[in-house]
Amino acid sequence: APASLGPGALLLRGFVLKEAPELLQAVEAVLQQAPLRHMQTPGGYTMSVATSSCGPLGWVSDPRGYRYAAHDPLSGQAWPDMPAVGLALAQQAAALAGYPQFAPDACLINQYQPGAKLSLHQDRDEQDLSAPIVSLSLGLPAVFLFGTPSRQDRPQRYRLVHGDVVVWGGPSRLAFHGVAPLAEGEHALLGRRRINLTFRQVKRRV
Ligand code: MD5
Ligand code: FE
Repeated sequence: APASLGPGALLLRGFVLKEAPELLQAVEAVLQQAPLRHMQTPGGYTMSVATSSCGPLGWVSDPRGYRYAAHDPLSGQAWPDMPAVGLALAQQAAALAGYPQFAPDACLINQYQPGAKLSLHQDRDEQDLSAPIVSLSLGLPAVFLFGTPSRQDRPQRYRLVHGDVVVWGGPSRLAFHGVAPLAEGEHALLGRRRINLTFRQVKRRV
């Protein structure tokens, strides 16, 4: 049964377990067109997480800031299409969490290798903050840090594993969150890495 991680955050354990091989194959096809890269942050750091995107919009970071863009800055081409299997699963998860109209226009692909981490942050570059973010976890387990909309509050820690899906909506949408440094390990399907897909509705719908 779905578990609540807090107001608005719904954990669906193993929701994409069965489809994981098919999902991974689709993600690898996307990454052949739009390879993973370590983006620069506006603060002057290089991210330890490697990223790419698919769908109409992709997430981009460089010394000028964070933004969503229709083209991959590496190739100048449009981002690859969202894999149909991933989109369908993200919409099913959103519907279970009470968002039957979820229509993502961006899917960010994050790849973590052992040692990679994501510092505590909020996702607020999307125009439509009433839409949830749906995240799909594949590969090595991660310790997810889940705080509140106030940076001061100490985050709770949750272990997310291969096949897990979380729907982040309502009050959790603007919660501070991050990922602790990935532990060493070897996953049967993905090897030494974790891939997280986040489906996002960036543009406001009328
Ligand atoms: C990850 N990625 O595991 C996470 C999963 C990112 C990012 O944080 O920005 O790429 S998404 C988790 C998320 C999204 C929106 C709200 C909250 C969590 N939250 O309220 O904790 O690579
Ligand atoms: Fe985030």
